[in-house]
Amino acid sequence: MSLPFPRRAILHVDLDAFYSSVEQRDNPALRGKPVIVGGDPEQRGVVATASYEARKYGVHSGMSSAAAKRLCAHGVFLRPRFDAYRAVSRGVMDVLAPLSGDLERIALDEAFLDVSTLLGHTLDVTEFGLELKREISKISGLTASLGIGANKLTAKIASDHRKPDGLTIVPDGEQAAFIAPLPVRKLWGIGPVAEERLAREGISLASQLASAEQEWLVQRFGMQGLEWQNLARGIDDRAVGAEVKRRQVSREETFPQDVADRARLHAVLARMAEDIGSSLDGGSPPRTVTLKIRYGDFTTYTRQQSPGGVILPNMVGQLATSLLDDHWTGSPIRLLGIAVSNFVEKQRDQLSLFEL
Ligand code: DCP
Ligand code: CA
Ligand code: CA
Repeated sequence: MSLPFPRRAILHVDLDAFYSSVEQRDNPALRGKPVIVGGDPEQRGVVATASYEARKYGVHSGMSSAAAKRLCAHGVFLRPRFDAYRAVSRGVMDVLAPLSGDLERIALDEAFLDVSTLLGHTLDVTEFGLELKREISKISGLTASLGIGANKLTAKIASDHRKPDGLTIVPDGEQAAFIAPLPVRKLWGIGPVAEERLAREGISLASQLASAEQEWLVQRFGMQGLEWQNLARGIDDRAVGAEVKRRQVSREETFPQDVADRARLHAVLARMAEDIGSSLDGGSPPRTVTLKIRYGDFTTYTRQQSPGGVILPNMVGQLATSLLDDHWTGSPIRLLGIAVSNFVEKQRDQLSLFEL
């Protein structure tokens, strides 16, 4: 029998329904019930997360709390308790840290570890994974989903594969086959805008992207097309711990015909914001949102907003929409764009800003 990870082994840990699981842990009366943590349904609040019981009703992160209330009227709606979540996070990270010199904490409930040395000699990777899940549950009282693979992309997709309380191991060499049947949207790095562009060319599955002709991909999507193809083939060399310093993340769209319909502009902003939000997921958060408007006569304006704390992925759309509503003259728009910038640099800095 050969070692499952002869070269590199990456572990991705993701706690299940994080905020609501902490609430259910601390209040046994909430166990088995639909729990929705987020903003006030009466105050235009947004859902941060929902317990799996609430998800059955279609409630999910990022939707308005009012909509969640309509879907699940008997749900228990709670405001977040960031102190409690931070304490749980610290406990779990303390379990993970000794396992490897390379730990990359990408959210309160999520981390990558390079476990190459540890698993380089281990045949029974399953036993290792189960033992780690037991340790995490002992310290935190929560279930975690684990993914182990030959690179970060594979580990991340694997941890999501059998949620909640999952353990998915993708031996080295099997990453391409594991990824092939998935929709392209599951590839970490392909957001809704990229998904839509690919769909217009008839590509919806990773397998189609993996086997697409390279010349054609470059013609249609530029060099980005080749990067996407690498992901679809399960190729990913990103190192654990390597925080890429980003100056800004942006999306913009030029319309085939100028648009003066507010609802349509809002919809476009929502889609771009979701795309930006998903590409931010896990990285350090920005503090500034910029809206770009180019009118039919090519005059171009940018307007910024820095609300004073970190901007969570699900806030980008609301901020961009309010900028549009405040500054749009009503004239037909040729191009609309959103950028986020002013990223929080240090992890400590980031944590203190969670104290909203
Ligand atoms: N969160 C948030 N707003 C979002 C997404 C998440 O405030 N749009 C917060 C609440 C979540 C936590 O971050 O509990 C972790 O996010 P995940 O995406 O990992 O979701 P969960 O842990 O809630 O659920 P899952 O079991 O799918 O991992
Ligand atoms: Ca989670
Ligand atoms: Ca997470």
